[in-house]
Amino acid sequence: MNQMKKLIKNLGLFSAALALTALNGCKPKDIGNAVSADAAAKAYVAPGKYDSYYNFVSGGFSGQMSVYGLPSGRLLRVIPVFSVDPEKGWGYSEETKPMLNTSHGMVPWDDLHHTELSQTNGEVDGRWVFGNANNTPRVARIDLTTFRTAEIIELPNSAGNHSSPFITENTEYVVAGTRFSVPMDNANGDVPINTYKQNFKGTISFISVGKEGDMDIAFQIQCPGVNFDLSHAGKGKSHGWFFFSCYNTEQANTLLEVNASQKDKDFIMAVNWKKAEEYLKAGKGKKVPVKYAHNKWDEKSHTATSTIKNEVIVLDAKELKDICYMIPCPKSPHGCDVDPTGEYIVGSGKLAALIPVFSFDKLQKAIAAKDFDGEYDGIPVVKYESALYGEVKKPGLGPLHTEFDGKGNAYTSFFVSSEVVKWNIKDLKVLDRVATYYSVGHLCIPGGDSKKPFGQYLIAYNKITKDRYLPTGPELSQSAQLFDISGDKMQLILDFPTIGEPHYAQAVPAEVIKDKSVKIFKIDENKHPYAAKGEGDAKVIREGNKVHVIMTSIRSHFAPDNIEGIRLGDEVYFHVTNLEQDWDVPHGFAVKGASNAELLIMPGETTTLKWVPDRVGMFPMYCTDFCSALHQEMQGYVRVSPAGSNVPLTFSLGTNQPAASK
Ligand code: RUQ
Ligand code: CUA
Repeated sequence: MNQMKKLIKNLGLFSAALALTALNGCKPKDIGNAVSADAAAKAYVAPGKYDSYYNFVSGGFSGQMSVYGLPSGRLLRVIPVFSVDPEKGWGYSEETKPMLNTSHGMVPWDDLHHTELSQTNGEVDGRWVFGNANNTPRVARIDLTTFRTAEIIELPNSAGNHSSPFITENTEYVVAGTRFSVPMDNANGDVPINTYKQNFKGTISFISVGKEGDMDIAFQIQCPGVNFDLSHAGKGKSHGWFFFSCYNTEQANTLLEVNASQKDKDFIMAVNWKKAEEYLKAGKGKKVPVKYAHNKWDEKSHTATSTIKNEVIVLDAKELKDICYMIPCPKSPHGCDVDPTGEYIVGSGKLAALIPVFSFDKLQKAIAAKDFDGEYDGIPVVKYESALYGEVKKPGLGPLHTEFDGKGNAYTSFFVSSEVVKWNIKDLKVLDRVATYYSVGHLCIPGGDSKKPFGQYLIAYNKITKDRYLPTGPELSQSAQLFDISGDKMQLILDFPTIGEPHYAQAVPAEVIKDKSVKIFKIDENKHPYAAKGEGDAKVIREGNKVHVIMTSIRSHFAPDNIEGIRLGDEVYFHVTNLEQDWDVPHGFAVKGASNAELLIMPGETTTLKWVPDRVGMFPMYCTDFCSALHQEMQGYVRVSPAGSNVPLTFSLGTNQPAASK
């Protein structure tokens, strides 16, 4: 580990020096400041002006997704996905809790690695963005009219859902590969860990996406026990195929750092999913008992439901020989990227010093001619040379990910040598290189993994920030760096901090999304069972020890704002409907001592806070969002009496409670 760090450090310096000579030999020594004078103008978006791109960035270990404007780097929104979020009440309100349900129960914090925008005809269409949960394997769909998570589906037979959620060119499928191979869910998992080779399987999941976006696990393919790392769909001529990088083809179960780095080549697994569909139709899939949660948000009732499902269809890649093929790829491949034409498949070996580029045409010929080098655990291995288009020689150290500009160029990130390298796809010649600060992971070009990239900007997402920002204690914000790539040479124009750890990101021209944005929820379409569509609907009802407070908020009061007759031992549900029908006027709700949360309620929406008072007394409640000049007046009281008290249940607004109710 220490050695690795030293190596990275040394290589970082080496590459900075290298980039300096290659790019601007006569610029000042401190390459960190080697930003030319026009950079500020290029990233400048004047106050009151919109950015030209939306950038959807994964939050890594934060479990969320963040939205930035480009080129300014302004943070526009953090979308809660797999982790609870107090800013939005995600996972705290009764309505959102089911979204975080899994077969293991509620999981309040997960790890979101990749974002993927929906596509139509291979072009980014701005309907949804998908994200993956690594730890407890799930895929989420975020609706880009509301910028909210609309659906989350759990993946059985998986662990560490990393090569996910990549999509096919018409969003037919979102695809997810397991990072950890594990015994299948319906097999006995209580086996010695060192029986990896016999008992552990690698599963990839094909999640179908309906017209309205609804996800369903169409089928899974059971593959050899390896680590699937990343994937990308074929497109154009290679539509119908999917490519997964895999490492640990050594099938090690301990000290992978060493034991999974033995072989000179691991694999990219090519999956013919059209063929898999045929087998599925022909009934070749096995129905396997499993348990997974499928959670959906309903925009009319403003409520999520979680359903536990019990079955999945599995195709066996060993039996159905012509679904999967292994292509040797040096050395512990990570990124697996397909160029806009669909012909070139780029593998990035984390420990390799070259970039292999495979040809889809050659792969097809090799498969047809059975030009194989034997089998790997029952899967045919295509000869390296037979699938290889060529190698980018000496590009840098530790290639990770590649994006495309749509002008025939590829851009690859190099973690170890901390740089981005631009190369030509046809002749595989390196054209330019630029240092990143530091240890770049993923890259993003708007539309950069689609058929139609917008090759104006490139963003590098860096793992280490070190000296780039003011110190903030032991942890520094991770960082994105924006490059102008419209010319021959890449030009650094902006650093901006990111939430969590940015892994993959996608970006899309603002026009594709901005006019579809929802401004309010129509109050007369509100189907929440406890909605109050006007103050006249406000009431408080007791059902045994459950008390439902059906209340409204509007600038600048709650109805009701005085409640008496709550008793110790009651469970109180505040169902707050925000009556506003105006953009950007949420109201908040908080009650003293609520051990759960607060609420933030959008115009036209109903949201519920469960409160179990723990003592007798007077409990103020108030609006937590500065909504109007009289926001501080937006408050009320709840009186809690002892258990068994005969204080009648009353509620009011604008009138003092009659003395008799004391
Ligand atoms: S990964 S930094 Cu989790 Cu996408 Cu390559
Ligand atoms: Cu409503 Cu402040």
